[in-house]
Amino acid sequence: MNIFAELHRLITVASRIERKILAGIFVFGFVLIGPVSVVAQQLTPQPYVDPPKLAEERQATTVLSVKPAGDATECWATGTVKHDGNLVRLNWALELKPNQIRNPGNPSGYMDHVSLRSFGGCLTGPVIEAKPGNTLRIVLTNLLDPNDPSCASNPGCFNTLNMHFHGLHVSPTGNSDNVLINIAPHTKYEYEVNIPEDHPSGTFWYHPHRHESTAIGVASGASGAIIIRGDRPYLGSAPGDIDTILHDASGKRMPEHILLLQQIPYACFNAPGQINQNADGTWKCEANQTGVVDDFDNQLASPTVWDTSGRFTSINGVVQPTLQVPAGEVQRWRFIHAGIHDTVNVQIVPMVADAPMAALALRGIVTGTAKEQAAKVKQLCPTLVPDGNPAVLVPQFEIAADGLTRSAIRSIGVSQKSQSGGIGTNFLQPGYRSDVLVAFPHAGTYCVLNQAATPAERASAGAGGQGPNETQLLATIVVSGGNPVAGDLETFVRQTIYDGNKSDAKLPKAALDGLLRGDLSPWRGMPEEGPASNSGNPRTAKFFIGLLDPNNPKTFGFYINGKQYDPDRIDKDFTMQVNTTEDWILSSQGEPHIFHIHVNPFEIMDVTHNGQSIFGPDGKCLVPPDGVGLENQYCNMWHTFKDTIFVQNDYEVHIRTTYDRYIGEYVMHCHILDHEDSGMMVNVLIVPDASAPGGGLGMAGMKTTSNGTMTHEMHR
Ligand SMILES: [Cu+2]
Repeated sequence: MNIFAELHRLITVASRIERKILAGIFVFGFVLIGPVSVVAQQLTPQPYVDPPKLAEERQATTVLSVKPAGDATECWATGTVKHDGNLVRLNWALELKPNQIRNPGNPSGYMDHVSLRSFGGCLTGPVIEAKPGNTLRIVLTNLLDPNDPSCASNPGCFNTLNMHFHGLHVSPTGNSDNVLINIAPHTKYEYEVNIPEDHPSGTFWYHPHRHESTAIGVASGASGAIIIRGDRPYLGSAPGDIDTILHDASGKRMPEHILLLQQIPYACFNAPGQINQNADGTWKCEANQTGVVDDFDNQLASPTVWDTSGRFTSINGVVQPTLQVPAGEVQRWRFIHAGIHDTVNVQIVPMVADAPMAALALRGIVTGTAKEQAAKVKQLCPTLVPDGNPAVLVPQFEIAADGLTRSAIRSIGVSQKSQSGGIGTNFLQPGYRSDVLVAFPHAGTYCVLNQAATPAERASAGAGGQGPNETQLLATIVVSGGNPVAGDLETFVRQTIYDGNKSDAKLPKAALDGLLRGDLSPWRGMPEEGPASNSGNPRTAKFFIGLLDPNNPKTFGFYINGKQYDPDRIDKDFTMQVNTTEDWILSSQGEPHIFHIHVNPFEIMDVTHNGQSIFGPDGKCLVPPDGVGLENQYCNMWHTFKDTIFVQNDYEVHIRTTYDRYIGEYVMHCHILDHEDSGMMVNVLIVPDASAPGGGLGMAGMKTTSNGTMTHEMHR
């Protein structure tokens, strides 16, 4: 009986503590449940899996296979995709489907049953891959239940959703990236999203964005990656696509992985509003219970609820997956933070092979509730060595932020200490993307961690279950085979890209040589912004939760510039003229928020702290590390393009943006999505000519109040 032998072997090699746990599982599994095989299977590592795929239309009409327990078989989503010339046609549905999520804290099976909303019925949505110049034609059917009791509450109507194409520079109106429409249950809607030919290549994502149901939808797992893959080479003038240089000397594409991070706060309810809990306060689902994401107040809306829940961040739907990687192979990892309100702060460290409990962990199995795991992770994946110095990190080499290729490779954690003295780390806030190159120097097991940070640097200053200072394990990397790297990894990664391109006769020599210095400017995703037309009088976005009038409890709200979201209001503050460039200053009062604006990315010109720039004249970061030794998260952002930015208390973020090409109405909001649903959003309007009659795109005699793009009364 192989299963028995395997369990016996595990028990023999495991540490004393784990022996007890395993023996308990064995007895429980054998005597009470019967089939030991289920439990044994669940004690195997959960392999990393790619996000689900849609069947090509010509192969099948509808395919759905939900992951069976303990088996990380890739999930095939309901729906189809067809690539037909410049057209990418998708036909799929928003559905509520039964599924299973691994829960290392549930010893009676390690899998929790859930029933969640998603695009296509898997735990995460299928990847949409397209090229610049393509059209996405997406037929979306909302199969959620029309009988929706949440419509009685505010926020509510959680089964009414829509689609947002986060980060894409596409039209915000009509049936394109229009978040101001509701797709009610049992409604079919056809999107047509024209990706312009000059669109940057990169990592973007989609998620529902109907005001009041955005957070519930995204928290349920209704999100997925959008990969825009470009093939424009850099020939000496126009910028090229980074995709054209990430290959080996034979032209074979560098191995890639999408890491869509989701934080699904599913809960099992014993009675309305009463979440089933473990003794340590973390959330619990019995074998006969099904986890859901339905209760805005108890599952989403508290800043500490994710910590309290003890739920685990999943990667493409798998909790703590194990990825096999050969030594010395440079890979591109596309991180997408698709959680709704908690910070993920990625560090990679070697696992300590002789730590207690390492026998299973080295293979990718770490059991226990989030609270129980905290102590294990400290021993297995220490980020400080005994003398108090930082552990040797596996560096990350960031090539793109929010999908847009950087002007130079950002080395994270190369020598542990950054130029500002802090430990290099990759802060991912909800909505962020980070494309990094990684290479593992030699065989062994490595921990991908969500490193702790101080409360001020986190979107939610959690003080609950795990607390702000507990490091969590996101994934295990098992490195074997390949070719060990002897020298430093920064030189190795740069040289690897250089070697892949050195025989390309069309690549200008200066650009090729620049790769050895980490220079990516020939492939930068966005050109430097020109001068702003409103310099000296920037627009502002001030985020605040609280009482507008300290003496009037009725004035509590989620405010931007002192106003809550009103779908029927467009302010002069946020009415801008197309094809102009402007400065904005972003700030938060009381607690941090996350600025996101649709359609056009922005360039970060400066970040000030208590009125002082954190940058020297050359962009050198002057701000000291935080209270736990981490590099300040703004240090790498000087003149970086992004579409989503954390706005920390006592900091001001100075951005510049061009309202390029698209006319119409869309939104700017806090990307802590329960804040957005609670009112922290505004409509913005891009008009052809803000001072008509005028030249350019304006129509003689036209007024902005009657320009035909308006559907609302102007309030000035
Ligand atoms: Cu917020």
